[in-house]
Amino acid sequence: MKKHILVVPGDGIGQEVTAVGKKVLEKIAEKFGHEFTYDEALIGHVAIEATGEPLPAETLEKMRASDAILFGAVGHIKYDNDPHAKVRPEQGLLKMRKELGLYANLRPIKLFDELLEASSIKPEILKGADILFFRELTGDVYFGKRERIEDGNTAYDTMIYSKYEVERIARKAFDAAMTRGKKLMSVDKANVLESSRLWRETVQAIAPEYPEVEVTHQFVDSCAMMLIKDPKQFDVVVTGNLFGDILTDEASQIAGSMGMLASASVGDSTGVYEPIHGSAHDIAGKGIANPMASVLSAALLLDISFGLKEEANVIINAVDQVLKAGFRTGDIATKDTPKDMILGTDAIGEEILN
Ligand code: GGG
Repeated sequence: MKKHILVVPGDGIGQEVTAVGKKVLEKIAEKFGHEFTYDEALIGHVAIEATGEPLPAETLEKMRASDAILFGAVGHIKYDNDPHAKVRPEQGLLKMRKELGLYANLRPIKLFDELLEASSIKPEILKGADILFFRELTGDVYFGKRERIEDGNTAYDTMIYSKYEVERIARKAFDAAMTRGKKLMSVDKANVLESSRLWRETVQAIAPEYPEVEVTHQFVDSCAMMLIKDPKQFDVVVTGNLFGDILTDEASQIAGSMGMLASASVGDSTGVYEPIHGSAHDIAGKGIANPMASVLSAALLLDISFGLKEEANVIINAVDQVLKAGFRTGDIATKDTPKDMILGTDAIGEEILN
C-alpha cells in the first residue's frame, strides 16, 4: 500500500513522542511491504515562533494533501501565564479541527492488564473496563462567541450546538456501539443547559434507527462519578467537546496514565491521530515522556485511515509485550517497579520496535 503521512509533532513532549510513533510506522511499512512517504509541518508554539501563526497556511496545505496525520501536542507554559495573549498555540489545534472538518474524536480507554496496579483505582474495580469515548470536536464553548465586557472585568463563552452537529457524531457513536457491546451512554447537562436539552432530544430521536442499542442519558457530573466508581458498566459514550475533554482526562486514570491514551479525530477529510495528552513542558526535553500514546495513535491511524487492522494489532501486541516484560516509563511505574526497568522515551521505543 502507498500512503503519504504528515508528521506534526508540535510542542514540548509532542516532539519526543511523535518521533517514536513515526519509527513504529516505518518499521510496520518495512515488515508488511508498504510504501509510506512522510513530510513534516509546524503547529502551535513552534509555528508561532517561526511564522507568527499557530497554524501556518503551508501546514494546512500539507495536511489536506496527506492521507493521514500523526500529531503530537500543542501548548507552552508562556501562554498559560499570559491571559491576554492574542495568539496561542491551542488556536492552531482548534483551527485545524475546524478546517479539516474533524468533528468526531474517538478516545478508546484501553486498559492493559499489566497496568492494573499502576492506576489509582482499585484493580477489582478496573479489570475488564473497556470504554470508547466519542468527543464532539468542532462545536461547544470552544467555538462559540466569547468576549470580555465591562472593561475586561466580565467574560463569557457561548455553549452552542446545532442539531446537525449532534446528529453526525451521535450516528458515529451508534455505529460503533453496534460493533461492540451495543450500549450507548449520551452525556449532557440537560437539567441546566439548553444546548444539552437539544443534544439529548437529538440523540433520542436517532435511537429508533438502532433498536439493538441500549441508550442511556447521563448528566456529566454523575458520569464523572460513575467512571471512577464502576468503569465496567460503560461501553460507548458520546458527549460534547468540553465534557468530553474533561471526562477523558479523568478516564485516563482507568488506563493508568494520560501517557497511554491515543485518539483519532475523523470527519470530512484527512484523519488526525494524536495522544490525548498535551505538551507537558514540565518534562519536555528530559527524554522521560511515555511515547505509548503516540505509538497507539499510529496503530489507530493504520486501522482507521488505511484499514490495516493486522498491522495495527501488531503494534498493540508489541506494546503489550513490552509491558508484560516489565518495562515501564516513569508515569506508569509503581513503587515495586525495579529502577532498571524504568526507561526513557527512546529506550522504551526501542523495546517496542524489537
Ligand atoms: N495532543 C493533544 C493536545 O495537544 N492537547 C492540548 C490542548 O490544547 N487540548 C485542548 C483540546 O484538546 O481541545
